[in-house]
Amino acid sequence: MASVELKVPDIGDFKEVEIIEVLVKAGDSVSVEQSLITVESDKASMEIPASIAGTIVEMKVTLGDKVSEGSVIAMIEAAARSTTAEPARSESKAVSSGAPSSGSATPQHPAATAELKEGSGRDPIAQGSPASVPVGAAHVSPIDETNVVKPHASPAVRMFARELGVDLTKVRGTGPKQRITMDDVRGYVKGVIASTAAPAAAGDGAALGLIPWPKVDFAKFGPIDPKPLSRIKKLSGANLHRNWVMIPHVTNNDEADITDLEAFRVSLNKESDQTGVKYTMLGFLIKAVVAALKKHPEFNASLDGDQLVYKQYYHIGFAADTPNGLVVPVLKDADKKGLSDIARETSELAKKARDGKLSPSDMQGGSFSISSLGGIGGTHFTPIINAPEVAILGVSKSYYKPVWNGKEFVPQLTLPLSLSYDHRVIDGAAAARFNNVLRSLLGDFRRAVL
Ligand code: CAO
Repeated sequence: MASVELKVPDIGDFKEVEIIEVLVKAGDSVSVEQSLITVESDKASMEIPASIAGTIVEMKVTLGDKVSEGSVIAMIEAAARSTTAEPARSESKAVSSGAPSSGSATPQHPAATAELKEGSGRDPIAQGSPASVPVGAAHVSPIDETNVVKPHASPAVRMFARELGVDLTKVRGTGPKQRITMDDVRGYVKGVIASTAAPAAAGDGAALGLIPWPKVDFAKFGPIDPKPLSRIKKLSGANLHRNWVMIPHVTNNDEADITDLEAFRVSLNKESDQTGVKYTMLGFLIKAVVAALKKHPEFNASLDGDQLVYKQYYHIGFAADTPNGLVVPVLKDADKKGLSDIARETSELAKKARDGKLSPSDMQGGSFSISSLGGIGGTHFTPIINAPEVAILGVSKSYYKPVWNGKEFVPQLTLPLSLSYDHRVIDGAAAARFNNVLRSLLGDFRRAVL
């Protein structure tokens, strides 16, 4: 059976338009009105369907080609009892079934015209010959590009989205010129399902309108050893993810002179050798933070809708590194406790954390958190706020730096501070002032009693 040409019909103002999707390939069986390609002009896109049923023998176009009326799309071997598209009817049918009621980005159009290939010798189709398909302007509706609005998606994708109840304005297109593909719609739906079923698992980015998380077969590049995340990592990961995404974080970095404080701490520890109490830098930090919170109560607050809930208690959480992951035990009523009690209680809570014995109440009720990496290392970092708190103080490893005192350089033991704050609640100036208070207290701890 001889093949015939499927040509681009009269498509109104669409001239030299780019093919952005090729929907069939050689060997495919196509039915009448099945879309063959999608073309796109500056303002709109449209699919061009087949006018006859049959088998595609050869594609004459590829992605990115420019086509106009008369361009040959493909060679088709017509099915024995092929029928041709009846243009007027096919258009109205397409509008009622496939196209959105208004604002379609993809106008409907007549089917690709089929013609005998030049020199093919004989008419292959006795009934419904393509030659009988009206060709030309007579059956072409003008394309109303004024009604065209983004997002870009083909009618098939729009229909698919409508069936699933997907609002295409929320789907990020990954096709050429941000065109939305079937896979984008599928990815969006998967993301929504995953985020509803398990917020922690919404890591593929689709729920945020992001492109999906890359799927890589790491084994292709070398040996691998996959291990499941610990329960704590899964829980803390979900919380950290939500907090990072939902809170507009800003981190204010500063440094405190703790030369005298560290000397004081060391001397206290020497004195307390008999009692066994170990004064820790964390204990002094908690004391200093409570004093700063009293001066800046918005740091000891939580957002609740349009309200800021100021807490009149000072329950200070501190991040504890454990073999199974990060946990945040909470030292209750830190304002009512002396340094030795704070040191003892935080050590007990840290031990419980490492032993996996913290109770839920040990981790509840925090009003501000501290994350100290001082015993480990680093200069500055960006701690993630522990919602619904509005700020967290990160502390890095102290180091000596030379500081000019007006006459000479003297060694100064310097403690790096990283204060992350929720910018919806706290202004940058307030954060700088909060750090000023901390610097002043840590620089001269006598101020803590004022
Ligand atoms: N600079 C320099 N040295 C410091 C320091 C600092 N800022 N803070 C503590 N150190 C020293 C201590 O003096 C101690 O030294 P000695 O043994 O010679 O006395 C040593 O580091 C160990 O201290 P530590 O960190 O074990 O004890 P701590 O009371 O200071 O902290 C705790 C307890 C629970 C905060 C800590 O063990 C911990 O888990 N830190 C990790 C927190 C974390 O993972 N944060 C990241 C979370 S993501 O934001």
